[in-house]
Parts: sequence; C-alpha cells; structure tokens
Amino acid sequence: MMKTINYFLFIGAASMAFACGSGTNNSGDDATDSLEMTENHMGNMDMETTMTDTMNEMSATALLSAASGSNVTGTATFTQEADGKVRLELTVENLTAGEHAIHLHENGDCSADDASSAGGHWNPDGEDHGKRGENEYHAGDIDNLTVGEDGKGNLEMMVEGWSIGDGQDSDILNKAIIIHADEDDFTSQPSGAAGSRVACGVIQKAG
Ligand SMILES: [Cu+2]
Ligand SMILES: [Zn+2]
Repeated sequence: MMKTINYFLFIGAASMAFACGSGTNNSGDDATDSLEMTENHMGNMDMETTMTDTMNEMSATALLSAASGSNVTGTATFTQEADGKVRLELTVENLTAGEHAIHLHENGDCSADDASSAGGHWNPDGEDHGKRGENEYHAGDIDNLTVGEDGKGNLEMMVEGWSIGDGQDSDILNKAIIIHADEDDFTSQPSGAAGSRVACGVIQKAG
C-alpha cells in the first residue's frame, strides 16, 4: 500500500515539474520514460480516480465484546477519508445511561476479563492525557460517548492524526478500542479517571 502511495506522490511531483514549466520538453520526456519503467503501468488519465479509490478502500473494524462483567456489545468502523482524516463510527448497546469514556489503547489484546491486557492509552507521541484538539492529548484519546436510557449509544467523528495500515506511528491497526464504565474528565492522569473497562475490541483491517 505504501509503495503505491509513494508511486502516486512521485507522479504528482513529476506533474508539478511539468506544470511549473521549469523543464524543457526533453526533460519532460525523460520523466515520462522513467514512469513507464515502474512496475505499475497506468495511464495519467486514471491517476486521480485510482488514488481516491485506493484511499477509500482503507478501512478497519473492531467488534466490541463485554469486559469486567458487563453485557456491552458494539461495533466500531474506521474509514480513511480523502482529506487524510479517519471517520470513526461507533455503535454500542447494553451500557448504563450517561457518559462513557472511549479510548484507543496500545495493545490489540482484549483477552483479560477486565481488558487490562490492552495496556494504557495509545500514546506514540509521549503526551499527557487530555481532550482531543486541546493542548496535550494522547493519540488514543477520543471523546465521551453519550448513552440513552435504552442503553444505546452511537458516535461519529472525523479524527485527525490517525492512519490505517500504513505502518507509521499513526497507524491504528492492532490497537484496542475500549469503552469505560465512567466518563473521561480529560484531566486526570494518565487516563481521565474513567473507571473500569466494560467493552474492548481489537482494530483489524476490513475486508
Ligand atoms: Cu481507556
Ligand atoms: Zn489518554
């Protein structure tokens, strides 16, 4: 996947060089030749469409299972959008009414009864816990989920700074998404005083 993206970036750079008119026609031809020598034989016409399609294919899911004696179930989907953000869509059932903290935790391991196997908040940048978009926050800090009297809650959010399957520090694959018994106060260290872990799911590549 990364290789494909690099390929597109390279074409983009080459196209820019043409557009700026800094090269003569001869140098332009050279660039075209080198492109044709790559393993991927795609016409320039299809480039933009193909890149958009490739981005849209990058999605991941997590099936939430109950932890710490709860009956919580749910699903989270993560979709890479063309603007570089990741769309998170979360649906849960059988929670207590009110606010519940949601985080990505560092280990894709929900095997422990209390989900402690998922480790702490995913925090590749070594920041303090906090509210996304304000001062310092962990890459895994999300928001509180509001659950109604019927025990159901859902949340949709566009998240900056995440990626899916590119192997970079921002890659959310093989992290765990966790829902807590209590709300996140976005202040207490290291995890917002959010109480026990009532649901856990490992983020895995979709398809
Ligand atoms: Cu958490
Ligand atoms: Zn945190």
